[in-house]
Amino acid sequence: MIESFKVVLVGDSNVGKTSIIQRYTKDSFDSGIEPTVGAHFMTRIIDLEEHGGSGRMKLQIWDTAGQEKYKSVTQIYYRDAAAAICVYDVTSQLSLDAAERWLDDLRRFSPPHTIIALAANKCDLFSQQEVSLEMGQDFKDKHEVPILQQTSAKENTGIEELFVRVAREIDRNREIIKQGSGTTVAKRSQASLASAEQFKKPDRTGCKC
Ligand SMILES: Nc1nc2c(ncn2[C@@H]2O[C@H](COP(=O)(O)OP(=O)(O)OP(=O)(O)O)[C@@H](O)[C@H]2O)c(=O)[nH]1
Ligand SMILES: [Mg+2]
Repeated sequence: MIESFKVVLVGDSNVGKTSIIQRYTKDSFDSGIEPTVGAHFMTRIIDLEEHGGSGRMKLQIWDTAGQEKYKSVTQIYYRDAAAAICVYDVTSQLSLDAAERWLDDLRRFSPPHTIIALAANKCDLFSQQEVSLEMGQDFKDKHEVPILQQTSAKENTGIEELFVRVAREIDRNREIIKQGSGTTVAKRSQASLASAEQFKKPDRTGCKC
């Protein structure tokens, strides 16, 4: 049986969470997409042997609503998440500012073993860029996030890489994640944060946009 792991996407409205998931699971892009209401998931099986890992896993990828009015509902989906991808939009400094708050929430409401990644989306809109790659890297380092991936859901850039990098981290920590699945923590203790940090090692491959 293929093991299934929950991956949740968070971030402000309009950053492109739904678009990233649609690109990854259906290889499609819709410029007229509506804001998400509530949350739902899509699945995709990934074969990690092709990427230096061990075997297949099913990713259950949860799309959440970025609009403020749904925020308390969104937190429910952090529970038992193997990984969380916090998305910001490179054309919006405000979305990076908001990412700080999304990360705070993730660290408060997700289990200590949850692997956290950042996606810098809309990297096709280079001329409108407000958040440079360096700014993204500084943010990643400051918040000790192990993965930062430049993406464009529109042009299908970095999307596969994002999920492969996340899945490889899940794969490396399969046992810890399985043992801890179902755990809900209202607040991480310093001890659990410290133990979680030991497997949140920075990926040294850098961004690939
Ligand atoms: N140029 C460009 N536009 C994008 C990209 N990704 C998403 N968009 C557009 O950005 C807008 C918002 O995308 P969504 O995927 O709905 O954003 P969301 O984060 O799911 O928003 P909520 O559901 O409200 O939280 C849409 O008009 C998309 O077509 C991208 O990589 N490049
Ligand atoms: Mg959406």
